[in-house]
Amino acid sequence: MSYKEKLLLIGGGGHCKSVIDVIEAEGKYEIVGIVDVEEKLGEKVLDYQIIATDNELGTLVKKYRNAFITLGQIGKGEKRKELFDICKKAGFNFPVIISPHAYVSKHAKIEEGTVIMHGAIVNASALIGKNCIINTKALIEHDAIVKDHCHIATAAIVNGGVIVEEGSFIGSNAVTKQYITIPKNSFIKAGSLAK
Ligand code: JB2
Repeated sequence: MSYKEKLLLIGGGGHCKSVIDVIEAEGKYEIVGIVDVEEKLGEKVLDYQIIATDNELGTLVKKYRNAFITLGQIGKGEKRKELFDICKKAGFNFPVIISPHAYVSKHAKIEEGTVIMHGAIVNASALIGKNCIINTKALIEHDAIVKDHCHIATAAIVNGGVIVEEGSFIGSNAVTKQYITIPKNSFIKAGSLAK
């Protein structure tokens, strides 16, 4: 049996379920539990228990080295950024999680705490920053840059050379014209064309 590193998940809602599926499919990490709010202690998300609150992160880091933000983001990524910064300060390491059903070019770069979900494509010379969600079936084309704490939602298209500045949300099925810049903390509506 191969050894798996232990991984703690932060946020146990709907997005957490989708990320668990990716983590299980990838098979590199053993999920040891979920950190959520006090009222949810003891509840389960799929097969995994909510074991602690954010107050216990300082203790948990001594036991489990790796954490991953599984709270989602519709609109601004402030909460995800806040939790990422808290965990970073506590000393957690953040892996990159890539679905075996995604395609990531060997010429692309993905930074810590980012998840590339099932069916997503990240093409050559693309750069994805920290703590991003590249959601199911999203397309990040060549030379695109997605900065930290962004969520590219399901089936959204970030075309070639686009820069998505920090904390932005690109809604499901939205398309961004090539080589434009999406400003910091933008909200691009589902199904829209950004040009
Ligand atoms: O401060 C917090 C905190 N605040 C809320 N710390 C921690 N550790 N957890 C927190 N939470 C928990 O995040 C909530 O108690 C809840 O369990 C979870 C958020 O779950 P929810 O299902 O409301 O949203 P989500 O963020 O998982 O998913 C949204 O974003 C996804 C990308 C949904 O709208 C999904 O439909 C979407 N796919």
